[in-house]
Amino acid sequence: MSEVNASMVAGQRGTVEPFDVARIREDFPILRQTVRDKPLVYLDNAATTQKPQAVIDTLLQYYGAQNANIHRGVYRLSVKATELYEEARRKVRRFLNASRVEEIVFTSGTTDAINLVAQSYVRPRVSRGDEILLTEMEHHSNIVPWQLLCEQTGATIRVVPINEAGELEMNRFHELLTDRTKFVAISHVSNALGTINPVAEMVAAAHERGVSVLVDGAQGVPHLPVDVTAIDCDFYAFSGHKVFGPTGVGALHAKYELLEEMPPWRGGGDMIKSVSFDGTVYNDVPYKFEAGTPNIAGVIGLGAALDYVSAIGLSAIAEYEGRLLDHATRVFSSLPHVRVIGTAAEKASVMSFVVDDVHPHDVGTILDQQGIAVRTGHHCAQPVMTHFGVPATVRASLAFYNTTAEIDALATGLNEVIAVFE
Ligand code: 7TS
Repeated sequence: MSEVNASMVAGQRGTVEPFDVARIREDFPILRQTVRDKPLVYLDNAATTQKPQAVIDTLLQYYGAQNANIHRGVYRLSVKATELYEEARRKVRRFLNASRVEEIVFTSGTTDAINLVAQSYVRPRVSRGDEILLTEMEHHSNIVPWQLLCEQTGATIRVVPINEAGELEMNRFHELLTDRTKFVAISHVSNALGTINPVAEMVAAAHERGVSVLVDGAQGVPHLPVDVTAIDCDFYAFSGHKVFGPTGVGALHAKYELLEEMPPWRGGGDMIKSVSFDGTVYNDVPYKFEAGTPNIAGVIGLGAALDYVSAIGLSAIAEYEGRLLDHATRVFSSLPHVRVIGTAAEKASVMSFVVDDVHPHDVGTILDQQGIAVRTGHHCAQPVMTHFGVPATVRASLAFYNTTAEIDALATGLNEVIAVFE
């Protein structure tokens, strides 16, 4: 840990300051626990991240002192809850550098946001013969909504392949982008491989053909500074729980003029101005997409999570995690019988791997004996598994509260796995 404490990283304003991981870990109460008398080593951050005390306190404060339904009360508590909810929308706008606060729609998460775009924006615009362009590394949440759309409309899915490093074959992307392409949906960062995709370049190419693009940012926002204005994507989706916020909440950023054109997807309260049996007048953007009582506490907690990571700084986080990844890559290269899956040049802090002749679930179970939490399985990215000819991998996905010491503990655990099966 001392190596990490001593490491110097670029701070938010280009200053150089220490990244004090020991100090940061104190903010995460769950990390203090032991598992089987060993300190918990939590390496499943791509599945969900742990929550800093600031987020937990915000939720306690909300339910303990601020809870009321929003957008409908004249009484003080409801007005206050509404203010907090709308303040969180402004925080998301700032976090993504979106141009207008109305461009932020709260959803239940990335999956929900992608389904909203598929059903409300894309469905009315496609028919038989049209194509939706995805990539081979997408999470199931960015595949199945498009398959449902294709069943409904007769459109078809085309897939940009990946190479052996787990990078997109960009020449194929450009070839597959044709007059038939009506929409492009791509992940910013792969959850199974860690690959960071050149999303701005892909958006520019799609826009040259007048094609809109959704970026699945579920694994982007926890690791990289995200600027939707610079990427120029039409839609950007992310989940609160993967960026140190609560579960069951997320956001969709969409360009304002597209939201204006889109019909509501779900009907109910809050998304209307007036209702009669002769017809209903929908609310303004973004409220017309937020039917029913939303996850108010979750949204406010998400705002607190974005404040927390912004105070550390996404550039500092990316720099520190880059060091962790370099350390992990070095350590893994010295482990016999271990094959890393996903070796992209541009990569976030995800180590997916297989151990020769040992099922990933067995690896995970033995590591659990050491208090080490890793994910084993297909990571909801089965096409990636098919590409690499494996049914599953073990995945250690790192966050900024992880340490080089924890990576070393993982390596020790893996040496035990290898010893047991040799
Ligand atoms: N897209 C990507 C790239 C993801 O990694 C995930 C979740 C989703 C979409 C869906 O997010 P949700 O919050 O709507 O569920 N990824 C993972 C994972 O890697 N392990 O568990 C969930």
